[in-house]
Amino acid sequence: KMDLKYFNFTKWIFYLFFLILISNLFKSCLFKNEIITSINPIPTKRQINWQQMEYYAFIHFNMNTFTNKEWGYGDESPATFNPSELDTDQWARIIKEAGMKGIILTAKHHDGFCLWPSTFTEHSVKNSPWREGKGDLINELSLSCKKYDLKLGIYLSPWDRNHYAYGKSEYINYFRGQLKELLSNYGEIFEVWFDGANGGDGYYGGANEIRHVDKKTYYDWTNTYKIIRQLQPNAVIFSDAGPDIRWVGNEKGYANETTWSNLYRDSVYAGMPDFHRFSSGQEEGTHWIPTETDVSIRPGWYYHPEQDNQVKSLEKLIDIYFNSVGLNSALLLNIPVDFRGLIHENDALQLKKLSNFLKSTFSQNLAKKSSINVDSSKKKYPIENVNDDNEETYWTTNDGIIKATLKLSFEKPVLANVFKISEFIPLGQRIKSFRFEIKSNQKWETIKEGSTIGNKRLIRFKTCKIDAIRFSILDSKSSPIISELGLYKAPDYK
Ligand code: FUL
Ligand code: CA
Repeated sequence: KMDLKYFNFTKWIFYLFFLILISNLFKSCLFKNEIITSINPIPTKRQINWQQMEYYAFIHFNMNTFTNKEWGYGDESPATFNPSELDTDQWARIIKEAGMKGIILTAKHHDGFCLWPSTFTEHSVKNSPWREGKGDLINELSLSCKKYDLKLGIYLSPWDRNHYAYGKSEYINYFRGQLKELLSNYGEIFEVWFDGANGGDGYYGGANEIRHVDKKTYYDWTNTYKIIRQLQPNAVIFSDAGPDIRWVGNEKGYANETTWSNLYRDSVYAGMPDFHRFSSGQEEGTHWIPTETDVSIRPGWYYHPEQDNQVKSLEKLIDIYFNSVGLNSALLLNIPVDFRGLIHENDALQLKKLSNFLKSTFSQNLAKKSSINVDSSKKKYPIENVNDDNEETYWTTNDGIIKATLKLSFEKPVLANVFKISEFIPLGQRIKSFRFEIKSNQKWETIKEGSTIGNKRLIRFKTCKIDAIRFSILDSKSSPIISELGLYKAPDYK
């Protein structure tokens, strides 16, 4: 009797095992055509989160605001730092209303003055008259950012024209000590910003001399980055060359027409002289390092009263927006806070105008009124996915197909002047070349022939009545993957 029981039991185990095997085989046959392989390199989670921010503020406010300079020498007296009406809530409110997602503040610029009471130096707010030496600007800003639901980032200049040990190995400990303070005491930091300008003349604790460093090796960046990963694992690190985000290559606000997020990272380093050669990225690059476009709303990074009437026009700001966010980059727009410690009225006004323009442009997606079709779709990735307001869903072609034409037809013609299209970047940047055509008054016209798309491509054109649109993907590294597209009517602004 016992033997028989034992026999039945093993028999059932065997049946069960067999059933699982068969069902797995069946499943893999059935869903084989639904699997998409990513094209390396691909972004990390922190890079994806950062890319979704798109538009955020830089604030240059520090000792230079009071000396009316762009680069301080490092011998400035802390007594000079004395804003009369400093109010970080005012900054955060204006920046939030501008539609921006965060703020990066110059915690320490090249002159070495610290906006927080660092325990490693006397050259900080603690020896200034501001808040009787009890102030901590990083803390105040972090509270305002929380209040207005903005992310906080830190600019910490590697170059320090005040510190006596700059250029010697001892300085690296100082620099890292400050980095640890900033990353430990002020909550979540979304970005750490390292400038490429490094070395030259300075005060250096009274030495008043020229000091050069080997930009590639001096900071031992590998180990400096480890501190950031440990203390703020979600923060992206910016420098000319990454590791997470790279410089766009100019300070004018314009990304490159061709912008690959891919880069051969080991061929570049922060502050390298011929950096501009890499500003388009590299199609076959081995690392994912997208660009960030930094530009100031005024000629200077710092506030200068004589530039009060040189705040960029709405037209210029719109052009910058379309040429940064719309060219697979992010826009880091600098607002120089003035010596009262406030965003100047003129800058606030221009920010508001830009946000009104953007809100009005992107409030209604006219592509919703069209019917869309395409010549190839992979099973489970239908074309409807490009027009469902969901960045996570996407359309793609059948395996091996790298060309496709998306056609949008309108029953009644619509008036529009902006087209938007996005690749699903978590699976890698793929598209190499495209053509965008419009049918208006029964006539087809090519509006744009372009190269890369990436996170977002925005195309502007003269307002016209649209019957149909053809977006042709002419070349791609593999099956193209599109997450969303849109058609909009921007208001007249000239
Ligand atoms: C440059 C710096 O030297 C400027 O002063 C400014 O901070 C700008 C954002 O980066 O390299
Ligand atoms: Ca979608």
